[in-house]
Amino acid sequence: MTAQRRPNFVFVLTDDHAPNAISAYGSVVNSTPGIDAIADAGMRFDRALVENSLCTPSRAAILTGTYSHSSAVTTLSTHLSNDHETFITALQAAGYRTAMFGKWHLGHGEGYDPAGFDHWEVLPDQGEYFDPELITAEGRVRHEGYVTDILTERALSWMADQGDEPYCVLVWHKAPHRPWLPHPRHADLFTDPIPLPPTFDDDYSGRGTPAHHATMRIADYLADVDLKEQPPEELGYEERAVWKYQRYMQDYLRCVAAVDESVQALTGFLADNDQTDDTVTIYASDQGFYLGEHGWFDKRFMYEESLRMPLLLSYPARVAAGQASEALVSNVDIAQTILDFAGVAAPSGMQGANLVPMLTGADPAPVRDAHYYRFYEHDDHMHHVWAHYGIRTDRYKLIYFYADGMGLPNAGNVTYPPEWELFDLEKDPYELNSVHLDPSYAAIRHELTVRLWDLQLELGDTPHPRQPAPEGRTR
Ligand SMILES: [Ca+2]
Repeated sequence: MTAQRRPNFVFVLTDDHAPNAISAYGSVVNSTPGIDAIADAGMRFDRALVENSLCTPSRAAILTGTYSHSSAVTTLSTHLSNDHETFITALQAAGYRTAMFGKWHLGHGEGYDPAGFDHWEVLPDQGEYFDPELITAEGRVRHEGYVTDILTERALSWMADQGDEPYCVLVWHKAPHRPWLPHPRHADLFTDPIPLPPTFDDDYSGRGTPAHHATMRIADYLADVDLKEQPPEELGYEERAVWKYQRYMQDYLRCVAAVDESVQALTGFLADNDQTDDTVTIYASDQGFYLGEHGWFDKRFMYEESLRMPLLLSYPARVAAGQASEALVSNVDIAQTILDFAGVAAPSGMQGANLVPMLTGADPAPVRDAHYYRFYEHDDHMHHVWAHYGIRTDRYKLIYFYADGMGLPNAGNVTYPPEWELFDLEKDPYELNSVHLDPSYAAIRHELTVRLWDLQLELGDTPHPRQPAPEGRTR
């Protein structure tokens, strides 16, 4: 397998698409043949983790290859300044044709419009599912139809104009983001009962205050705009919870069905134009999502369902088909990986790992022993998740809820006492029982606390002032 030319990049990113709703990841509720085909033709990353489980910061991490503290894009209202180098600006400088279609959510206007793109058409903030307006360099244009279809058609039209020059196109869908409005052609899908996840009735008894404090429980906090109809009045509390879950999942999965059709259309174009072998095709989402696990919807927490993102990549010229990896990889790795495939040097400030040696089999060694996570948007008025940071290793997860908004935009400033959680993922894969106070984990707890401290400093972040330095370390 030898590359004949510089590859194209077709990068589909969706919004809040959990691996559990992709059949390549073992979904028991839906089928995604278009997305699965990317895994069949290349690599499926089973432990791709985000460094901040929120739309805007994750997008910044993907583009810049840096953590939130470096990009300064920490919350939904901190935007990506054009001063930052991204894999797009680097590709464009190296002669690539570049385009962006879809959800940007990184700011608009002078200094914040998408930079490094020859062509861009982006949704204002979250955008609309139907008849969406797209912002372009020339102004705003409203398109009639369904957003997932429109973005696909706009991208295909641009791809068809590129001829033989290498290009990079980002198709960053709005779907399947809340409030989950599907196309009417999918209205009849998923009418059979959808199985409940095993932790649907979680009462958070094995965890600290933050899980109890969050307002993401499907039973209590899904709004009328999410449900679109009222549950039958005769239902009791638990039956209503199941009814709401069903209603939520139906629309969520119907939105995913249109996304999968988009992926099929894009990969179909590549096949029809003999571009498949020389194209790096990527499918990912900006983070995972709770599909009823722990009784929740939404994301934010460092728990597995929102920490994990789907990440699938094919490049037949250089990456063998049918691979799966359990290596700890991150959304900050995507930028350097793309640039290495393009033969373009990564800007020096990028902080991720280059996954190309792992993908090509040149060096299958793990790229990191621990993944660093930090969520800043403390106790916002809709979800009430506390700010926290932590590390995930192959077996363990240590989380420090420092519980302070630090005056950041869009982050609440009510301060609570800090709390720790520690999970043994081998014994407790669903993270139901924190063992932070269990004496038999004292040595592990110390080792992880030191590793977190060191990793945070290695990456240029600062431990929260409330956290005492671990034994053997000083501030
Ligand atoms: Ca998102």
